[in-house]
Amino acid sequence: MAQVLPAERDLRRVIGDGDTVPDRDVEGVDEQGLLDLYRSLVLLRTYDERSVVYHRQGRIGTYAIYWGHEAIQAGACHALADEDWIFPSYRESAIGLLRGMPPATVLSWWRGHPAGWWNPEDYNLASICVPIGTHVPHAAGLAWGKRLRGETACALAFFGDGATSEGSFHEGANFAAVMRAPLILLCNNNGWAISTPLSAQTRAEALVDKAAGYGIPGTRVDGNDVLAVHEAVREAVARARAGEGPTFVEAVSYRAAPHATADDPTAYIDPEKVEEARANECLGRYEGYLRRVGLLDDALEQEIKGAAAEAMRAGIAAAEAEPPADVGLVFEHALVDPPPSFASDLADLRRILGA
Ligand SMILES: Cc1ncc(C[n+]2csc(CCOP(=O)(O)OP(=O)(O)O)c2C)c(N)n1
Ligand SMILES: [Mg+2]
Repeated sequence: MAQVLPAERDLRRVIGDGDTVPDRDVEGVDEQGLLDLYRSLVLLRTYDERSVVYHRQGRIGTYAIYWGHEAIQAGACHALADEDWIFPSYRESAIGLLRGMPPATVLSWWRGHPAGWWNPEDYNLASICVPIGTHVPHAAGLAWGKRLRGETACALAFFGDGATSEGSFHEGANFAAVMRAPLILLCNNNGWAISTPLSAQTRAEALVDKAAGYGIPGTRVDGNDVLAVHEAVREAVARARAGEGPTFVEAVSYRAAPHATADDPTAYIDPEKVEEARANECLGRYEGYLRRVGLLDDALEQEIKGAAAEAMRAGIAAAEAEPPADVGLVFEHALVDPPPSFASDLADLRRILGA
């Protein structure tokens, strides 16, 4: 009988504080890899900050801010090979940028334009999942399929702390464990599910403890430390490829921004906690690390940030240049055998909109 060991509960860290806590060595990432991670963090941060501005300007719709969670996204994504599949939630809406997706595509998604949808096989990236946790069984199924076909690829599902209370999370995790599916279950524990705090979500001391219930290994990392996330996910990927099944990774962070642009967290979050989280945010910490190891200076930082800002300027221009979608799309893909009322409803809509 397999013995289930307790999950690794101490927060794993690589990046120190530049003072009393030293940086730890991380194996298997060369200088180029360290800078590639930085470019990805900057691109994600720039996308996020510009999106909040675009929302305020009325150029995109409601937007789920991920400010401060870039280390979880980039650290994990860089641990995967291109053949591996990513299943994002709305919190990782821009993860496709790290797989070469144009910013205009993601911006179009938030504009509700069909140009914002892609063929998942083009990027090995599933659709952005808005229902909480429903993509976890999809990811488990895809991973199991890869195993059945004898392929080496694995899948990674991103989800939040709130998702661990959902049935589909349990079903997906258990199924993957039983079938030894090559899956990484990556929980961004940011402490909140909109206004519901973690303390109202679970009686578990740490979310990573849930791993034992599925008989799989679990590890808990500092979600503001891109190198710690990267290291933990790399290990999980190695297990998956070796046929050892899924791993649960709890990345501990804190939601330092509103849940989405439609939320007012001052009604429920202690502003001091938010300030603390903002002071400990992942991009600044990584910049400190890169400067300490001599890989980053002002000129390079400006060059990388300038390129990301330019990519966003071009992205919003391209998204706004998309011709408006035909309103018929609202009905076209809803049902195989549409009822007759669809035709008259669409005719009414065309008349009202003059489209
Ligand atoms: C099945 C389902 N129930 C409820 C919602 C409404 N909802 C949207 S976001 C959210 C909170 C999710 O919190 P968490 O899983 O911690 O992810 P986070 O937003 O913190 O990234 C809820 C309940 C939903 N989208 N789907
Ligand atoms: Mg959460």
